[in-house]
Amino acid sequence: MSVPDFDLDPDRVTRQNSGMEKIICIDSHTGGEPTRVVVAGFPDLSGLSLPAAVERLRGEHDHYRKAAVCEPRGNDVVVGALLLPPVNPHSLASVIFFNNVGYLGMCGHGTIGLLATLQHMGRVTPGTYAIDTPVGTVQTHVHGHGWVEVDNVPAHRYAAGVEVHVPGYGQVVGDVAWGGNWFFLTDAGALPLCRAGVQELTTFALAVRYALRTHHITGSAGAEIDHIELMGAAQTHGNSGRNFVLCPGGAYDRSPCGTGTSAKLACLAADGKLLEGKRWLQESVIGTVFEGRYRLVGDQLIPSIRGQAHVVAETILLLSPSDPFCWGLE
Ligand code: PYC
Repeated sequence: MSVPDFDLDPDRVTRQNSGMEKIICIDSHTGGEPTRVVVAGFPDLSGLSLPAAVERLRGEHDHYRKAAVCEPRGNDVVVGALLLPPVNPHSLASVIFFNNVGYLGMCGHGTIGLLATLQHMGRVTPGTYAIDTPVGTVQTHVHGHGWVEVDNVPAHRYAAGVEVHVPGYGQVVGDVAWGGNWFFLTDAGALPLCRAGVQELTTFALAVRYALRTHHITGSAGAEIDHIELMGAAQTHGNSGRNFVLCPGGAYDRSPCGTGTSAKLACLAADGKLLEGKRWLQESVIGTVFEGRYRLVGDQLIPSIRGQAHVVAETILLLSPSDPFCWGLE
């Protein structure tokens, strides 16, 4: 059976359904974690800075976020990536990341997915490209076959050895760090860092996040710590460590989490446990791996995260006014 050409032309697909809005997406996964790049169909945000564009989306158009990533078209795991024109003159594009509960600062697996998607679309070839995000511009290096390295925004450890009482678990000690999002990093202890342990890991991580909130433990300027990273030993010989990352909405990251690995690199550097330029192979809870390292530029630590994405679908989302769940089920 021959498959018809798919040219992402929404008019061609639904000529008879002119009452419907359409959102054009390309889906990929990076180390198992999905990214849905929105190529067209969101409201016009031109002329706004990226932080202002996020506020406009949040305040006036949040239903587009829900329509694109929440059920019934998506699920709690999907990270959306709204592709926009560049803000800075030397950048290729801008991106705003979002998920089932809101908007992200940066997203490492999502940036790898975005560049693999742009290559799939014929918009990039192997080379170096700057991408603007709401928390800063990142440099990306496209290597081909979905392999992408991201020089992230500067990362830092904000607080070390923070103690918090977590009901049912007792005193938990960890670090607060920025890797493009806010993280609390602590040891997984005896919890099994594998797929079979996901329920237990999630329950613990949710309890930690709740306790941080209750005790007003935050990132800088009172920022909510919305990602919890549980660390343990690597399970494959030659790798450096394994993590479980709870994302803001309660889903866990199937990838080793680019911003989480960046936060980890900042903590390792602060503890003198990883030297500049040395490789850190970070396993996810499902066993996928990102290669991380960092360099120092003045007093800033710039993490680099390398991983591979696979494009899995070209999708036109249809928004029918007669669908009771047209704008998603949060
Ligand atoms: O890779 O940075 C990341 C990320 C954040 C949330 C999910 N993935």
